[in-house]
Amino acid sequence: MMELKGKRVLVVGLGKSGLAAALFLRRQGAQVTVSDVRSAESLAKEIPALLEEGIMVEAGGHGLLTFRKQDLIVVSPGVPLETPELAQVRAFGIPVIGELELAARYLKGRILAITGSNGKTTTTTLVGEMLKESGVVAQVGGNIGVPVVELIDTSREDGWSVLEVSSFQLETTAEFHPVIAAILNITPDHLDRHGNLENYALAKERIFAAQGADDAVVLNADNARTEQAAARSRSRVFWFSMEHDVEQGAWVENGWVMYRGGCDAEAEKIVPLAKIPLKGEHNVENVLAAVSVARQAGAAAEAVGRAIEKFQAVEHRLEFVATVNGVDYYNDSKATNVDATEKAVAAFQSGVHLILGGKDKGSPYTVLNDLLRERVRAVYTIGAAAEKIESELRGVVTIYSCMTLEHAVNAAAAAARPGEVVLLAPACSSYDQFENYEQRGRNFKELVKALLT
Ligand code: UMA
Repeated sequence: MMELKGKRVLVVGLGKSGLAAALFLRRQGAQVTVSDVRSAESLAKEIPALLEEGIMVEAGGHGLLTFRKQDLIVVSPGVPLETPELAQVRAFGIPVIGELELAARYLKGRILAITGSNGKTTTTTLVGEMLKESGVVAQVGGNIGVPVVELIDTSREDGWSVLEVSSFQLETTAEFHPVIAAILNITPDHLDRHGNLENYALAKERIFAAQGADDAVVLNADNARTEQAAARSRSRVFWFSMEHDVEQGAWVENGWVMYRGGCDAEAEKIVPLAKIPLKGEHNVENVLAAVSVARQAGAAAEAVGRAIEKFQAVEHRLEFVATVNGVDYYNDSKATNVDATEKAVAAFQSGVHLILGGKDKGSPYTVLNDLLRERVRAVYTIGAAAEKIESELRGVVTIYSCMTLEHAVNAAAAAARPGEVVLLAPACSSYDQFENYEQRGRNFKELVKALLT
């Protein structure tokens, strides 16, 4: 823990994490300032409450002078470290940490952290359910939407904080030390921020940077990039695999999810694949990872199996919305990268009407070609990335240029035949037309519900 009383601390970014961090720091007695590029008008909701707490606010841009006079800077995950003011103060030696790092220094009990390009939220939620089903004290937060700072007060010495962590959050860690860490997969995402896949993978690997020989890391034996990570970790490696048996970890065998806690341990039958209530092979991977993590954190095998059987899809993750005129509608608004879209489409055999587009993240869409030819009847493009998607996928599949989600849903509804599927799995982030992927997903669900009337 660090002494914050009387320290001048700047919080950069006034979103969910910045707001929570600022209030926490103030309660610790720090002199807190918040800086955000948004205008004072657009922060009108937050500013009065902050001022009332004695927190100063800099709106409408970041001022170098404000940054330079701080003892510590706490940065929100969405703020790139290359932001000029941050780059300058780092050069001056002012410590810059993220909200995750700040919070982790104050959390009681042990930390369990899960990262990956896709599947983080489902796996994190599932691990939380498994621990609770087994009577193990646990609370869930992080990138899932609950700033880690908000878990501090309720954390317990005898409990776990189960954290979904993103590459953005991991970029600004220093001592962050999960006793159990998992990297589910590494596929291209956020290349607009990290520059290239290598940097992105290295950011993810920071999840085990502070681990030692007594800690554990859970890695995907079927994903080349995470396999490479094993060589760089100092902790005990647990694997999960859809394709083969593993020495310690989880795998699939004869239609069952299996787990073994060590080379000499007996293999345990956890749950039959048929009883996993989630769609898609990628969700079996998430289950395997969650089993490995939860068993090591002390959940009993039977409770783990029960939690899987009871688990429902998390909102916006291949979430079934409704059947309208014999057509099934699925909301996978959280598919904000190409890999997630690939997995979503692969969950259906054929007849998919796929809504693609939003804010482009720099990865090619052409990796979807084979799946598009095999399973997709038409693509409906929306948002800023539409032109790029159309030029990359031209000739592969029928494309309708729809601009907005509303047009896309209506066009897909008109074209889809009974037995087919309309899938929102846009492969892009939502920030060009929506506030976030949740709003995009909710909008999709409303448009689908409107078709029912
Ligand atoms: N801002 C600046 N300067 C900048 C950039 C942004 O002032 O240079 C300001 C913006 O004007 C805005 C604020 O920063 O007011 C936004 O901060 P933020 O983007 O960090 O958003 P939060 O609301 O704090 O949400 C963050 C995570 N967002 C991102 O990583 C982009 C949320 O993950 C997370 O749930 C939340 O903290 C709680 O931990 C979202 C996400 O999209 C869901 N994550 C990515 C993903 O899952 O792929 C990584």
